[in-house]
Amino acid sequence: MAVSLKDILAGDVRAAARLMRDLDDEIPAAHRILKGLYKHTGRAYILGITGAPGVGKSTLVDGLVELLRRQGKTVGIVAVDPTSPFTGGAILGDRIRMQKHALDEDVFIRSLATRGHLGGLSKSTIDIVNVMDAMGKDVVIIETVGVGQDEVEIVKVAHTNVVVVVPGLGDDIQAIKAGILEIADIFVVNKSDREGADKTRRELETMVSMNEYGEGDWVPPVLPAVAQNSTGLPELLEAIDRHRLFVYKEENLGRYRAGKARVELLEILKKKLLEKAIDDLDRHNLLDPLLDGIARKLTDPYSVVEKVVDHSFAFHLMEGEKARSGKGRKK
Ligand SMILES: Nc1nc2c(ncn2[C@@H]2O[C@H](COP(=O)(O)OP(=O)(O)OP(=O)(O)O)[C@@H](O)[C@H]2O)c(=O)[nH]1
Ligand SMILES: [Mg+2]
Repeated sequence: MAVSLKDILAGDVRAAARLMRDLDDEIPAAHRILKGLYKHTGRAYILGITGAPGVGKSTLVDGLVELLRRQGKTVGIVAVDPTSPFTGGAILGDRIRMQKHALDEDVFIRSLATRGHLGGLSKSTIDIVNVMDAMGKDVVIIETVGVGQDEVEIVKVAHTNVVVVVPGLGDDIQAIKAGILEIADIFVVNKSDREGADKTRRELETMVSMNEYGEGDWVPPVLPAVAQNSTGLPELLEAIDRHRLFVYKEENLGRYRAGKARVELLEILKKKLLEKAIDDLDRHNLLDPLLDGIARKLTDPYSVVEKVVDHSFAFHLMEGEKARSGKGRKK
């Protein structure tokens, strides 16, 4: 039986799981449900947890979920796993670590593998966050490694972004500066049971203080934590709550909503345009000849893409192909 919008809005876990599978399989009916549920989104608090592989994001999420559940909050978790050769067991690991919540109907966990999501990882994440939001989850947590530009963009749908680091960053601080600093609302130095935690904390604080803040701006706090035994997690939750009040201020809420709308539009557009282009080329049997042409240096990918993004690309390319192959039949 098809999934109904009503079931999703009622928070039906099985219906939601089914919808997410159907979305993966690109079933048109599932896509229609997404359209219908969008106007019911906007109630969930969206929390991004970003950090390099192995810094303890899942452990931290697990601890936060425990605290949130005690407050009676329902939670959705989207774990965007790197699935790199280095962390190949990550998804399984997440499952095991979060197992204590596995039987809790009010904690909905969905893992997304980076692999096999050509250009669509962000869109899939957005889809799932929106489904969980429409289901009525109070908090939706996005766990991501945030190394690629894709992931850095996606976290802009979150109200609050927590960037997790571990002691002994050294040069990594430079790397953080580049992309992640802009998105960090709160820094957590996890594994603070390890040596060098204070130093890392000071380095981050210095980095933060080098930014210019106006009156009323949010200044990201740097908090220590030992996720493994939940040390520092209540304080983290308090900081998240303070940031929530900041984001929900009238003068800030509009900016957040516009930013989220922008990311949603652009990410969905990216995926759809790519699909459409590939589809059209394929349908006109142009993909293989074009790839062949590029491979043999008869043309270059830049010129091909220029033609493809041209609205009438299919027509132009077809005509060109026909002329070249001397099969210029009239229609
Ligand atoms: N010493 C110490 N180890 C920790 C702490 N928090 C997590 N760990 C350990 O760090 C390892 C990685 O933790 P995860 O929670 O899987 O890290 P992650 O960032 O989710 O990893 P990926 O999802 O693979 O990127 C595990 O062995 C944890 O037990 C901590 O506060 N201190
Ligand atoms: Mg993890």
